[in-house]
Amino acid sequence: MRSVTAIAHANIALAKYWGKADEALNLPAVPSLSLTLEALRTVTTVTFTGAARGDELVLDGVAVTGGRPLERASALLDRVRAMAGLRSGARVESRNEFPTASGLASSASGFAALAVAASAAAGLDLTPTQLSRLARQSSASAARSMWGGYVALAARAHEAEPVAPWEHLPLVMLVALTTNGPKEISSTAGMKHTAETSPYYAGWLASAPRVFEEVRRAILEADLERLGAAVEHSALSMHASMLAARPAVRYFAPATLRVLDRLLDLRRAGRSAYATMDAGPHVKVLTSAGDADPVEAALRELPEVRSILRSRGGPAACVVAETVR
Ligand code: 2P0
Repeated sequence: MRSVTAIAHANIALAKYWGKADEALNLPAVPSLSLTLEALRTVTTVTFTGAARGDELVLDGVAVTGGRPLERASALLDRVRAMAGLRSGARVESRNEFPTASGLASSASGFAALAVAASAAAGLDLTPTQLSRLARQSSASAARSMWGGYVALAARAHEAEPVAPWEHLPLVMLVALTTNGPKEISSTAGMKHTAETSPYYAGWLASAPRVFEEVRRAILEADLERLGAAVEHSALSMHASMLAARPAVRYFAPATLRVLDRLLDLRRAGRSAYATMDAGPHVKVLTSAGDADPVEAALRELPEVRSILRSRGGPAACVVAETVR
């Protein structure tokens, strides 16, 4: 019986993925580019038990006995079993080492860690590219967590690829956890509904590749101001396409807009501070090492900001422990 523990870090998209080119294969409709974050990590242990019965999942210490999380984990394990010629059930124990009630998406680091741990536990020796493909089938953003630093996932791509190490443009990310907004719908459901009902979805598909290219160039040229402007444009364009869905997919809360207002004030005062928002009300702020302290202090003054996590770029997903019994 082989037991493997892997660690993967969450990533925040700077050029956003929203919409699928192929639902069955889970291929993204637009290119995306992210930064893997050191402060947000998932630790996952997989053991193939040898028994023919089903899979067991323990998430943050709580046994998950059914529903979507178990189905999605089992679907990844099924792909690993098929590749390795295994029939055994698996026990999966996964822990998010960031505030779990924070509403931060954990599927990227979760499926990346599961792909690495499960394939190694099954005795497979996969390359990062093969692992990225395996994780992407579960969650497209998880493909990007296979690498550290800046990582791209092209439109219709089966796997992500590294763009540059974090050290190339060592920005600081401040994750501002805000008071909650309307009840959130899953990204998968939200993007499907946007594609089906939003008249602006076509505009999003047409413009996202250009914005992705702007983001990529700004990173390669290590230009934080240009990057910040492109990152905000990507996030707001994505949210605009959702807001035009019927009914609207709205992840913004009043707190989200309060943070955006504060960032405008900070920029007028000469600070580097740019926002990006995902499928929730929280705001991730890009800033420089030099401006991180004053920007964090200004955000902490807002009553709507519950807490702030500060992060630098994080490393690739990897195996950290292996035992054979
Ligand atoms: C991203 N998000 O690029 C975008 C921005 C949320 C907003 O990728 O359906 O969990 O499992 O492929 O990867 C979240 O969606 O979606 C996401 P599926 P996923 O980070």
